[in-house]
Amino acid sequence: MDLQEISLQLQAGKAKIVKTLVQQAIDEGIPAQQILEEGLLAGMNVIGVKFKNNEVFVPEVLVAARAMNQGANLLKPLLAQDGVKASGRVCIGTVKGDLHDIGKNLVKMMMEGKGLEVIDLGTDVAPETYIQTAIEQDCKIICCSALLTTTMGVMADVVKAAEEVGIRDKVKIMVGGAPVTETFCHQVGADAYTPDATSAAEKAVEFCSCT
Ligand code: B1M
Repeated sequence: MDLQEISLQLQAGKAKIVKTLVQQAIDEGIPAQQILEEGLLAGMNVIGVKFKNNEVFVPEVLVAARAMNQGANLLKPLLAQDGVKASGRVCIGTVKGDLHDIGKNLVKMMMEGKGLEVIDLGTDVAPETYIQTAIEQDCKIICCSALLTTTMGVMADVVKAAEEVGIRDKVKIMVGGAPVTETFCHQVGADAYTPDATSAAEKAVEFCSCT
C-alpha cells in the first residue's frame, strides 16, 4: 500500500478512512513505525505547514488531529513491542496554557509499550499538579510536553516547584515538544530532553532502571 494515501486522508480529516487504511497497512505487514512516520506524521507535518501559512485553520487541524489519534491508537499495541522493558510509574502532561496533545499521547503510548505505568494528566497542566501527582503516586519521572514557545517556560516552573517541595533529588524531569531543545533543557535544569516519542521511552526506561 502507498502510505501517502494515509497522509492525504489524514490531511482531509477522514478519520474513518484513515483507520481503515492503517489497519490495511498493518495487515499487509508494513512495520508500525513506518506507518506512523510515512503515513500519519507525514500528513500531520503537511497540515502544520499549511496551518502556519494560513492555508488551513483550527477546525481543519482539529479533524486532522482526530484522524491522527485514531490511526495511532491502532498502532499502539504494535509500537515498541521489542526492546528493553522496565517497570516504574511516571506522570505526563502538556504544560499549562498548552492544549496540544498528539505528541504527548505518542510519548505515553511508547512508554506504556516499554512496560511503564503512565499517569496521563492531560493538557493545560499546572506545575503544582505534576508535583502533587509525583508525590502522591510515587512517580519516578515527571514528563512535560510543550508545543508553544509561549508555554515552554512553564517547564522551568515545574523544576522550581520540585525543588521547593524537596523532591528534586527523588524525581527525574523529562522535557520535549517541537520548540524544546537540549540547550533549553539545561537552561531550565531538567534532567533530559528527547526529540521524539521513541527516544523519550528509551530514556524513561534508562531512568527507571537506575533508581
Ligand atoms: Co497548534 N501550533 N496552535 N494546534 N499546532 C503549532 C504547534 C504551530 C507550530 C503551528 C504553526 O504555526 N506552524 C504553532 C506554534 C508556534 C509557536 O509557538 N512558535 C501553533 C499555534 C500558534 C497554535 C495556536 C496558538 C493557534 C491559534 O489558536 N491561533 C493554538 C494554541 C492552543 C493552545 O494550545 N493554547 C493552537 C491550536 C492547535 C489545535 C487545537 C488546532 C491543534 C492541536 C490538537 C491536539 O493536539 N489535540 C494544533 C495542532 C495539531 C498543531 C500542529 C499543526 C501539529 C502539532 C502536532 O500534533 N504534531 C503544529 C504544527 C507543527 O508542529 N508542525 C501546531 C504532531 C506531533 C506528533 O508532534 O507534538 O511535536 P509533536 O510531538 C513529537 C515531538 O515533539 C516529541 O514526540 C513527538 C514525536 O515523536 N515530543 C516529546 C512531544 N512531547 C514530548 C515530550 C517528551 C519527549 C518528546 O518528553 C517528556
